[in-house]
Amino acid sequence: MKNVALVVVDMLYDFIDGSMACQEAEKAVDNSLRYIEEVTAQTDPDDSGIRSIFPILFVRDHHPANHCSFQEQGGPWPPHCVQGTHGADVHEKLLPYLTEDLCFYKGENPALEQYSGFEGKNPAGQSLGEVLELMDIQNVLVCGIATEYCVRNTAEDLLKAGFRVSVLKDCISYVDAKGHEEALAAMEAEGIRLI
Ligand code: VGL
Ligand code: ZN
Repeated sequence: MKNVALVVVDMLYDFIDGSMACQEAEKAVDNSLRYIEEVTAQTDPDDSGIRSIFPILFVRDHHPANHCSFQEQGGPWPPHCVQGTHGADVHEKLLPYLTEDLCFYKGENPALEQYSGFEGKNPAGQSLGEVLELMDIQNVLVCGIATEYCVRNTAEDLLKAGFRVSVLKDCISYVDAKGHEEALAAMEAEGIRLI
């Protein structure tokens, strides 16, 4: 596969088994891992550190303790993905594929909700969209949590920016089953492929 990247959205402990544990989250992690391993195993004969033939970028919700989306500040969510806590960490099964310069942090401004990872920033201050363009990526695969929020918003922003976007439908996890189905239907109608 050429000019492809995988974007892993918010596969973080608080969304998997923590304060905002989502439905089918462990399954989504395992299926994502299987997808990565299968694609990698088929096409990459040499082991050169990062074991994937295509770049894998990680979006990470990364809130200060007083973030506006938390219930104690009047927001809809329990505290989650607070900077420096275990809940903000990427699932350990995915760590062999993680590089810090391809981690894009979002939700750091206490006054702003930020579901989309598109404007997330890596430690060098580059945005996800910017880095995908620099890498000459045209096709973006998306997996992660949660379908209705960060997966959907990230996929839609990527589509608007001109990327061809495919959501890995067995590799996503959700807050609510009905919301998940509705979000998938809406994304498909907009031109995001479900594979
Ligand atoms: C998310 C709610 C709040 C998500 C993040 O990753 O979908 N949802 N923060
Ligand atoms: Zn959040």
